[in-house]
Amino acid sequence: MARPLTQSRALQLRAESFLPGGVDSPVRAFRAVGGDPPFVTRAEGAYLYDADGNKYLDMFGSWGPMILGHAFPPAVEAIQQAAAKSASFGASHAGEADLAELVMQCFPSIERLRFVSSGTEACMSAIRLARGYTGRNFVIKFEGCYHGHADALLVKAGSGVATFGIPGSAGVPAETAMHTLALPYNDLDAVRAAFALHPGAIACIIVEPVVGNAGTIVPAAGYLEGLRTLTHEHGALLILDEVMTGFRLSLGGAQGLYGIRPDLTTLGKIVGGGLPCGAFGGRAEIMNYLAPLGPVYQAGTLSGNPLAMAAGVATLQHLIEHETSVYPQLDSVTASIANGVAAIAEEAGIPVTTNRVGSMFTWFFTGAPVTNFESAATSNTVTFARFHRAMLDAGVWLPPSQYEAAFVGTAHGTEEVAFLLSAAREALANAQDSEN
Ligand code: KE4
Repeated sequence: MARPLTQSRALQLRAESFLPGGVDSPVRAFRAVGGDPPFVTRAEGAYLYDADGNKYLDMFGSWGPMILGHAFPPAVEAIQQAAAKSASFGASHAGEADLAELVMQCFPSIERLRFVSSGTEACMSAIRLARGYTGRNFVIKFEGCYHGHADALLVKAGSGVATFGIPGSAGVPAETAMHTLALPYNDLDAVRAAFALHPGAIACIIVEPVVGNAGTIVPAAGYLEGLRTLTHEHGALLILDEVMTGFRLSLGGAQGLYGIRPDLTTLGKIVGGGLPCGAFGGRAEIMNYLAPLGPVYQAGTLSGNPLAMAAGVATLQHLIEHETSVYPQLDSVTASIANGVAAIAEEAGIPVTTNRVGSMFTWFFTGAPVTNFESAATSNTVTFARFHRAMLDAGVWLPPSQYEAAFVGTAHGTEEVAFLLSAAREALANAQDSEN
């Protein structure tokens, strides 16, 4: 049982006098699950350590980047060596091509790429590039998919399927939102309807090939192929947002797993080994529309940052060198965790639907299959919150929202599986008791 979060509480109160909600990103505030978030002091391997001396098994891995565990020694050394030569040059350096070469080795669809400092920047830039290249303004995204917080992507479905989007956040002008069509995921008819309603006007489709931001949702058979066919037919670009799935589901991300060749790909998280880094890339003919070669402007002070490049190179080199062992191991350990808890929930009479691809997964507290955001929303978020808090108290830190994916890294082994299943057995027994 975790020690009381006395120090974390004091740190939360201090943080709130500087940062809205005490956080630099909303999900960290634990509003979806309640209670105070522990304040982390350090992390190593599969574990986080908080200000009150508690140790937690980390099941969200900084939201994806830490696939090789925290403080992965080759990455730490690479960052330390790079830092000694200055944290930033603002000028070209060989490290950019070093990382780009490894990314392109993993993603054959990427013929040219550009580094940025976040997944948001990668997706925002890819959208602008698609609009500049096609000369079209409309964008298709899908309910439940998140592509960062650029205005054009903080949009939710309008009154009817395929009609104009409406702002998904305060501060997003209706004029901006109207050019984004938010459609249901796993529904090709909705995409056909959108192209029929806006002939010659849709620049691109951007999609999480495996959704992680509604919890994990798997593409239906033929869905991604259908998006590829429809974008080809209508002269629109297909952008696969692999910020979460890139290097996670396979070395070549979801496109490597499902055999889809997009026009553009966005990357983040793992590509920077945990440092601020994103990237977008694809067909050279499209990428060469970017300044200084072409008319689409895009820039960034810290783009290609030498420390992020060094951390990314250390991370990708390890994944490439150990590909044949890493991905089967991640799949096996994650299956043991995901399926083990699902079986315990079933024994406890608690309806849980488990969606998993490789080392990303979600336990939805619903008895319904989860194939899109609407079905994900049938989950009992109260039971999830109770489960989350019980697991945290037992030393297992799950992502603090029903609508987030959990991640396993190479530092998770049989000991971590046993520890987590033991904690889940107790947590679900209690969750069930309090429901009766
Ligand atoms: P960032 O700007 O947060 O680096 O990336 C945005 C982004 C883009 N595309 C996908 C598929 C993503 O998952 C993300 C960011 N993921 C969230 C987790 N669901 C980041 C966590 C947070 O917002 O604090």
